[in-house]
Amino acid sequence: MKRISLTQHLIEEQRLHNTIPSELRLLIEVVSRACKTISHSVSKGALGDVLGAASTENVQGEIQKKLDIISNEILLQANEWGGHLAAMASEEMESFHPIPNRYPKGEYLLLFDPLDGSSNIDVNVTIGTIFSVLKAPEGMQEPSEQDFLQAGTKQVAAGYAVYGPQTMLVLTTGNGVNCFTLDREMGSWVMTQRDIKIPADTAEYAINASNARHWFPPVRRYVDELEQGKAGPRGKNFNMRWIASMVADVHRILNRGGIFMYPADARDPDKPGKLRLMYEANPMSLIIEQAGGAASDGHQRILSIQPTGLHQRVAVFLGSKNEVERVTGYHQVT
Ligand code: AHM
Ligand code: MG
Repeated sequence: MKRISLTQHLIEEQRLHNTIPSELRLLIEVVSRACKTISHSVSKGALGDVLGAASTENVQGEIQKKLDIISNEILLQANEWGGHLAAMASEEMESFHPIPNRYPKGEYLLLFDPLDGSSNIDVNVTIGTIFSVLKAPEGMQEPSEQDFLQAGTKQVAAGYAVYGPQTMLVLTTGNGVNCFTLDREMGSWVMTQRDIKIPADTAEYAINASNARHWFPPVRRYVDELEQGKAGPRGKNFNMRWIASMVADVHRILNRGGIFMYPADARDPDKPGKLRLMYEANPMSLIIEQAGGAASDGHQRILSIQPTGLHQRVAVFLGSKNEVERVTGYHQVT
């Protein structure tokens, strides 16, 4: 495969499909540059004094890790001054972050989970950054939270960086999904996979099985059937993987298929699942759909959900199409 850089890819996409105007290209390049900086911090670990907990909680009442805060700052600072954004929102900030008045404002809104997989930060297991890009509503003057509350189908770009054995960037702008590997010597993102497609069938699933006692009947039925393997109604054996970093689990699924589940359960009726719609489920769902997979909350397509809050949670079933359709179907049976 001829090696092309992220910049070349973005320019060629614009020529072919007219979907990446220069402001959006700048945005994606700035975000991907920030991810390089985050990757650098992550890789320093104890040597950079970046591990461990900070003394603060985020809006969800979770103790923040030092790297959560550092990554959030890196993304905010990188994106403030370029003139491409109207505002940003993050898992680590209760309300959105307007662009300071000293800088020009652009027409895009950026949402991110600066460092996903918090429980893995201190144990040197793969973590990542997830981002979603929306257009600010026509005629918007001062941004408000309402401006962010657009269905996932409105995303103009979505991506994640995964900090694992290699640092990779996976990106969609609505014309398939491509993957870039960070060339650390050159400091550039080089395309290493083009137009990734997820197999429709799989023999691998991902769920935190320690919550099994709280699951609702459709999820229990689905997982029971997988566990029964060859002797059960599915007639084949399934393998299970759970990394506890959504980015890492989704990256595996993108590469070899699978289904990822973080269902709602019986514990807390006010908490439909753990993952956040706007900066976790929506960008991942766009990537998965663009790769030929499916993403559902058990009842509807995640990308069709009309958001009601910046930090709202949602149940997530995503990955290989036939499995996502099957578990969604089990939710329709009364
Ligand atoms: P985070 O954004 O605070 O890191 O939480 C999200 C993460 C996902 O990456 C992962 O799939 C899930 O939480 C793991 O949850 P659990 O600890 O229940 O296994
Ligand atoms: Mg997260």
